[in-house]
Amino acid sequence: MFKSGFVTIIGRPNVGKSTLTNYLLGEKLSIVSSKPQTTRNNIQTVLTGEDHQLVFVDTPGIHKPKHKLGEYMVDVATESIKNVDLVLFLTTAEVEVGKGDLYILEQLKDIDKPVFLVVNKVDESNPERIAKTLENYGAVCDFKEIIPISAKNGKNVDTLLKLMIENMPEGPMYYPKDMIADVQERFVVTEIIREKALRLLKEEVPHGIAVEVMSMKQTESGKYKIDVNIICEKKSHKGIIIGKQGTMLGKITRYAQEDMKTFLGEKVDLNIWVKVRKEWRDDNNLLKELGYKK
Ligand SMILES: Nc1nc2c(ncn2[C@@H]2O[C@H](COP(=O)(O)OP(=O)(O)OP(=O)(O)O)[C@@H](O)[C@H]2O)c(=O)[nH]1
Ligand SMILES: [Mg+2]
Repeated sequence: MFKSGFVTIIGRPNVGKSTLTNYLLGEKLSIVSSKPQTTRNNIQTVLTGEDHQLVFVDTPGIHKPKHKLGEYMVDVATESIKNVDLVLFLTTAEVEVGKGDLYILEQLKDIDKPVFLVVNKVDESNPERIAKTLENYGAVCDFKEIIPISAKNGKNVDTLLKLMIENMPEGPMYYPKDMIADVQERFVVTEIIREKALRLLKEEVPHGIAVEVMSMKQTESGKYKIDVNIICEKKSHKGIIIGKQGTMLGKITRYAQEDMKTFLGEKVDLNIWVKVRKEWRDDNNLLKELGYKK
């Protein structure tokens, strides 16, 4: 019997949803960073085996939105619950059930599909703490399974995978066998640049940026020529992104170029321009242009 279905991974920002997605896939497709609110769209990845196909939906962290971009992020995450066969509610070993978690669990109350409690980052915790967390969360909601894992080192992820397959309905192959994600090359290009910006720049700056691919061409030799704009909210941010004599932008470009080469399998000539557009995170038209609106 072939089993298949959709699994959404939801939780607060920064709990490790994208790390788990990447681990399950064995590839780096979702961007991961130590800063909350990294993921902005639902990203689908596909895992196909002999007798199963699971489609994972990596969602933006659910949080209290402060601007329209944030509203969009929370919308796509909550929407994702509706169209799946299984929900993974991801949290970390924190003992107390926080307000953010309760808010998400509230949305899960009335759905008629299995919900797993997945407690991540157990490599950072001790057994008593983990046991207490499982108990406290288990009391709040009726979870079908409760699984402690580490998405970073893979601990217990095989058990999680086994339980997910067990809970899938009989179903078709939704995507071709060799397909691993539904995202376009252009999208991955923008996400690679956002990841470098998140890693290299201070807190407030990268949260206010968007990346727009202006052109992406391949020359006859196979080399890619990619032109992108980084859009930021303030003139002062532009200065920070470019850096002294262009050093920061140079770094972002070099690191991004390397990752793009791995992803595209060809050399990449990347050019980045930095543009200021005030309050783009609240500008409906611009959000649409940048792919953050339905
Ligand atoms: N120690 C430890 N760190 C982890 C683990 N999983 C994720 N992390 C770290 O936690 C941080 C956040 O991980 P992400 O995967 O970006 O979290 P996310 O839930 O996708 O975050 P948003 O997209 O912002 O909602 C990163 O620094 C990860 O390296 C884990 O199992 N153990
Ligand atoms: Mg993420």
